Amino acid sequence: KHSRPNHHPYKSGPTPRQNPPSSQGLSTRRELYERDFPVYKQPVEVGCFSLDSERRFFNDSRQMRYYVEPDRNPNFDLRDGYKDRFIKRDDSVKEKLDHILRWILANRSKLSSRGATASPRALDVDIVTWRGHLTKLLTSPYETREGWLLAVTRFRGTLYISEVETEAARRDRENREERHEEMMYWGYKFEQYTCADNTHSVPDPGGVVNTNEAFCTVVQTRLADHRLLFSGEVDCRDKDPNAPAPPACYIELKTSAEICTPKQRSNFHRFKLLKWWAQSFLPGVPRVVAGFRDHEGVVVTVDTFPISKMSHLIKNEHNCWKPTVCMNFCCDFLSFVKRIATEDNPSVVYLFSWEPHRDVTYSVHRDSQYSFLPHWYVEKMTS
Ligand code: 0WD
Ligand code: CA
Repeated sequence: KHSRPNHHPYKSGPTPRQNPPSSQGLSTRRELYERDFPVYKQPVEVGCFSLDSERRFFNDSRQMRYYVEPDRNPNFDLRDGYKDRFIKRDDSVKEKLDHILRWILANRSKLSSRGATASPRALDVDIVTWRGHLTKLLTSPYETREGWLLAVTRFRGTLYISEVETEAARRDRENREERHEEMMYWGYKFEQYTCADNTHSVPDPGGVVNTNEAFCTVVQTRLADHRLLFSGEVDCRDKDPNAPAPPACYIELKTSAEICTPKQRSNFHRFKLLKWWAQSFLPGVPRVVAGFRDHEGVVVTVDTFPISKMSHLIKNEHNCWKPTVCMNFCCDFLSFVKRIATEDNPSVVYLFSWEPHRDVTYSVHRDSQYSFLPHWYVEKMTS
């Protein structure tokens, strides 16, 4: 084939096609997903919510922050405050889809179909999940290290997808080295250096970093015939009042090791840009602002990466990732899930599991430890 696939954001390729389903699993082999880019509609923000310093939910944008462009060579010290001005979210607490479900209950009228008549569905969407779970799906054809477990429940016609921590991920979390623990703080510290609480103020690097706080967007879109509703955490927005409407005004902040050699540049393009692209492309966040830091955690340069240019940046890399492979795999995975997860029952979980170099497989669990739709949600959605 000589025609280049269309990688322009949110434009559709023609004729959806699918891989023939294998008898049990779904393959993640790249070659199977090299076809036209699937329809991916421009994501629309349908709402947002905030989590405060104690992880309490608010159906509003109180935790929104505003980007203040730093100096190109700012010398931010990311280690500052790690010992004495850092409150870390307890990551052993698994919140599953709870915050999204709270948002859905508070905004049902925006989502539900045509009154009480006809349709057995409560929501007008096929899939409800976190953006981060979809990111993992997009990158699976290129992932060689970490597998995943995704729990799926069909309830009133909608599929809810919630991650389950793998044994390997739990071991890694419980055995993190002190150096790694501190490096996880650096990303949040960079946010503090570049974000203000309102449009008239400036960042406060002397304040406390509290990772319980979050601002999340809720977007609706469609991937081929899958109507998606998902939420993702947004770092900040353009503070210009004339900036485009969300999600186009949002900015994703990242830190990354400074690039000193051609080998490091190549690895950055092949691995890091893939993750950055997948995460921000999904909700329609148009740019990533990256702080490149040295080994001592000092940001030496800041650079902006438009999402729309990432797939061009990588074209010189041999055997590099392709957006179309990511999107087609995600699309086929969702079709696979629809075909398997047929029993509409809030206490049934279809557990999809994947390890690199293997096919996606699944198992079925009734009233098990894996059930994740809370009673308060099921009751309110049934009445
Ligand atoms: O299993 C998970 N990943 C769960 C995530 C389970 C339950 C809840 N969450 C939620 C939290 O409520 C959080 O607010 O994750 C939200 C973020 O969701 P997302 O946007 O779908 O996640 P993702 O795209 O993976 O991460 C976005 C940011 C990260 O920033 P970087 O620049 O490192 O990608 O959210 C943060 C992190 O700052 N983050 C998390 N925050 C809380 N809990 C989590 C997490 N499990 N994972 C990433
Ligand atoms: Ca970030």
